[in-house]
Amino acid sequence: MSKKTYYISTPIYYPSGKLHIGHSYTTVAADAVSRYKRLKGYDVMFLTGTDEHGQKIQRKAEEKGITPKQYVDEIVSGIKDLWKLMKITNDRFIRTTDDEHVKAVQKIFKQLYDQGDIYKSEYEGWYCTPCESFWTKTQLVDGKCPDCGREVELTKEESYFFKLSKYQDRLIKHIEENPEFIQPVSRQNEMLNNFLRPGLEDIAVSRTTFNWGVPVSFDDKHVVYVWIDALSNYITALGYSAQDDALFRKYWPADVHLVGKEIVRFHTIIWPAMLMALDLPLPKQVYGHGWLLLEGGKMSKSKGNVVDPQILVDKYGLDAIRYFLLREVPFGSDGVFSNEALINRINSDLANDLGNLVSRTVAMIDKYFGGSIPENKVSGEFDSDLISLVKETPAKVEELLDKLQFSTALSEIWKTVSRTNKYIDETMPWVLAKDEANTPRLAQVMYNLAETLRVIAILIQPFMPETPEKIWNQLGITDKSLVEWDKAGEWGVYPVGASVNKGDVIFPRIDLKKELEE
Ligand code: ME8
Repeated sequence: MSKKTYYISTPIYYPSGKLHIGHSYTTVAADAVSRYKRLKGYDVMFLTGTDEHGQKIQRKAEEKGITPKQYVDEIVSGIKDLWKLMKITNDRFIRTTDDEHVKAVQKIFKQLYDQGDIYKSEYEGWYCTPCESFWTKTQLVDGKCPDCGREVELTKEESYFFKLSKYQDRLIKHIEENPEFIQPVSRQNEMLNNFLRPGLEDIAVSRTTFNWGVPVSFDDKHVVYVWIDALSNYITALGYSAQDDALFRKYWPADVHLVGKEIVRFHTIIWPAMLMALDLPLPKQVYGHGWLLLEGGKMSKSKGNVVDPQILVDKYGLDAIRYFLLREVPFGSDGVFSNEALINRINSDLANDLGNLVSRTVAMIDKYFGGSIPENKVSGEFDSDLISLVKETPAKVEELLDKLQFSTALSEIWKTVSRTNKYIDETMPWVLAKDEANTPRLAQVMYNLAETLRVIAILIQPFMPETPEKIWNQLGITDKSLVEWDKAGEWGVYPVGASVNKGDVIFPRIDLKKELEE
């Protein structure tokens, strides 16, 4: 039987400059889901990429005196390095300058034109260059761009239009009948009340004032305006309309498009309307997560550096950064990113709670039993409480991950970490060790600790690519079948005779005061 498929995407980012921690946020989240689904046995397609056309990039390239393609090539290569550094497991990377994408966009545009969903007219509107968005007068806020608050220019030009208004009723119906389509639910109401119910206008989908874009195949004065070009990536990346469209047939419709909340509108109105016009199924879900905001002022002298994901990873380690991004803020909400919050999380959850638990467990097994837990064990007080918590955690984590609730999924795992640390205080191994008659009990306590850590390391795999292996190594687990995802729900798997290896501290403590002074 063929495996169940799962298709997840991030937005394709503008390679107009270096990416920052906000872009890493979406990508790390998509990566965690992809890893989780693969561990669950799904055949996953995880897509990310870059949105390379438009006036802004053309202008940046001109400023540097190079061609737009040269400009984006350099930035895209840096983006690919960043994803490698962050151990992002995307299956494909689409660039809107890819030949196949360009051809597919031209075909889509032509088809929509031929069937009357795109028509030629004249556009007059206020254009925000940084956002590459046209606005009507009523949409402006204090005469400025409603998205970014910057100046807009009054522009008039011949343009092709997409008949968005035609799809309004079908869109409303789809959203009302499919409550999972837009998540979190607050964004669903926003789309319905602020955009769909007041009425949709047709949108301009070509430009003549710059040429860094996909040329309209039948009217080369025009280039395809950015959203038609960009949104199509989710199907062109799979070979839609190409000779070999096997991936498209296998993976479409997408299970989820992960996007920041500012582009939910494009993904839940323009994109589904385009798909309706193309007579294609709609993605099952668009999830609009919140923003990472920066605390003004006193973060550090080198504020620019603080939000550079590469610098953070080099400084604090990949797993610590990934953990922080997914743990600190509930996925749908906004949250403030600060160095202090990051360091506090690393110190409390990773160094103190998990890191210590691993070091103490391994050190005690080493000290009391020469590295290997004996077979003769005796159960006792406190065991059942710990064991039942460990046994019920995997199902909870799965349920939360299925809903993209990363932060609560991690907090469930960390409840087990805390409970296990408490178990050490309750059972007091150092007291048991004083009397040889207690050796079988001490062996059981050590076993329960090792077994719990085996499970915890399985469960953190989607979030942290490096730490699980380190934990299993220290516990002396070499047989990978013992740490398969489904083995998290089984108790008593830690192998008799395994020999622990005292290793490096997995999460060193960071001196908060010193770091913030730097
Ligand atoms: O919008 N907090 O590209 P973009 C959280 N090319 N997420 C953030 C963030 C922050 N502070 N800053 C950026 C585009 N992001 C279009 C997309 S898709 C067909 C075309 C993330 O480079 C978040 O996912 O401006 C947001 O939606 C995306 O980066 C915007 O990236």
